[in-house]
Amino acid sequence: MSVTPGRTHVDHLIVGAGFAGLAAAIKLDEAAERDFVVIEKDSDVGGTWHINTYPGAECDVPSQLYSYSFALNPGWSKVYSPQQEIWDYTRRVAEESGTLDRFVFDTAVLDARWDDAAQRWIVRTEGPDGPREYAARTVIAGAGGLSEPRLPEIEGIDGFQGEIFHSARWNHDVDLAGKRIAVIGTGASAVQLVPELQKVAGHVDVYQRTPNWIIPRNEREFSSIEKTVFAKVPGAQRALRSLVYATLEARVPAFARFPVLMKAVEAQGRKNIAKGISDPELRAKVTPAYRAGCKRILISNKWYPALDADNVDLVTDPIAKVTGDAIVTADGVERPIDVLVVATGFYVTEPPIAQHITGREGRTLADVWDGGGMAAYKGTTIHGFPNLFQIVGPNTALGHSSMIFIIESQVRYVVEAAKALRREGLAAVEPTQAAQDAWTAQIRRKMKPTVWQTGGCASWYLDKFGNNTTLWPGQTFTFRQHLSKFDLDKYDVQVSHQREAVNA
Ligand code: N01
Repeated sequence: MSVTPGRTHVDHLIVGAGFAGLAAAIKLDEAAERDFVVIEKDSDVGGTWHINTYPGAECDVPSQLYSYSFALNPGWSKVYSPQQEIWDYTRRVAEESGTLDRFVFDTAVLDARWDDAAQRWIVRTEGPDGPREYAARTVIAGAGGLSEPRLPEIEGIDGFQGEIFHSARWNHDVDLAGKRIAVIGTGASAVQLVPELQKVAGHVDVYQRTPNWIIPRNEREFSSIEKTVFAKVPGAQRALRSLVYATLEARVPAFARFPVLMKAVEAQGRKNIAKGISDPELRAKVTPAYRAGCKRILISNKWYPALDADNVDLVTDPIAKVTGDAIVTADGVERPIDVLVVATGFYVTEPPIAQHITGREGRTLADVWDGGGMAAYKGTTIHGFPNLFQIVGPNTALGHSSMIFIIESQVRYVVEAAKALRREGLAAVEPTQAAQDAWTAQIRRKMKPTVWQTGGCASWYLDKFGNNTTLWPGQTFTFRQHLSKFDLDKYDVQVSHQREAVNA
């Protein structure tokens, strides 16, 4: 292979320093695969938990499950951890891992292109010192499934003269006290931030397109005795973790096979509405008309009381346009505002990063997926894209449990793949088309009876073809089982061109 001057050669290039990238770095390091670099566009580790700093940001997966299995945290303050605590946790884990010397912050990956002659990924980045180029044997993409804010396409929104920002890019310089604020969206982010805005704003208009099922959040702080037990009694925290894990897994049949069981969740949701809202008209507006679970089930004790407050209006008329200082709804009503918060979610089924990854045949991942939707073998590897490993790839996300379990399962698989490459002396692996197609067909089959396909809603889980290409349609331990060993027999392999030449 010819070496281009100015290129940095590494074995593994990891994109993103969130839970996925950090786990990949730590586990590669442990496996003596130490020649890697982690490229992170932001200034620190933590990914979504570093970026999402909106008021009230907390995890809705129980704390005991929301940590790496190899780095339990006895110090969680509450049953559901706040954003800052999770970010602090990732920083601590990163520091203790001894891998931070290979992290490059404030640097964006511009594009990645497979060079078949060199059998390397050529990755261009842009950071504080300008552009840079890497040649990497593998690319491990851990950029996150919910990282690219989706801004709503609403007439006039670009001409809004007040402060406007996305929930995932909170502008802390804006003083919200006494202001007239509009929030577009009523998803997981809005449900957490609106109750905080209600406390300080003069008035809040919440624009709801579709209501969500929202059940109570069984929140409490861990006592100092509990924390001491977690820290000092061997196995105690792990036992609780297992119990939480099993409880969440027990919900899977209702999501995946028997959606009618979700009626129990709907009853909980209705009770939550009745408890939090006194006005029958408002109660009706927030009651969903689809099966619970079809969209992500949210948990909150604060959302309904916030909507019921005197300084909050829930607006359900569709937004017609945004003017310089107001939102106008289809019924012609104009509501003046100072601040506009767009809590409208993320690009999920058409991830922008896919436009910048070019595979073996010169096609981008976006081009390949455009024809039939996102697909990857075991949610991790993609035909036509040798040595590309996607963490939190297609059909790996969860509606019921912790993504960290999935991430760790995938990272194990990737490390096994890296070991196999070395052991077998291979230059590259990519799943066969047949293996990938069979995997995708199996996912589609399993997806058919799920609440996500049958529940009667539109959700960010579904792509433009109506397929759920985001969620894993089963128990998480099944996913782990599938990825427990690297199945080289399902892969097309490349030996190094140098070796080919020697053998010729
Ligand atoms: O985004 P969303 P999110 N005009 O896509 C509405 C994770 N998360 O940031 O439902 C008007 O859920 C849209 O309406 P509709 C979690 O996985 C986790 O809240 O499409 N409205 C919806 O109400 C979550 O699921 C945590 O009809 C428009 C909202 O905007 C995921 O991130 C916390 C619109 C978008 O909701 C995303 O959550 C936060 C338009 N043009 C997030 N476009 C925790 O762990 C969109 N909407 C706690």
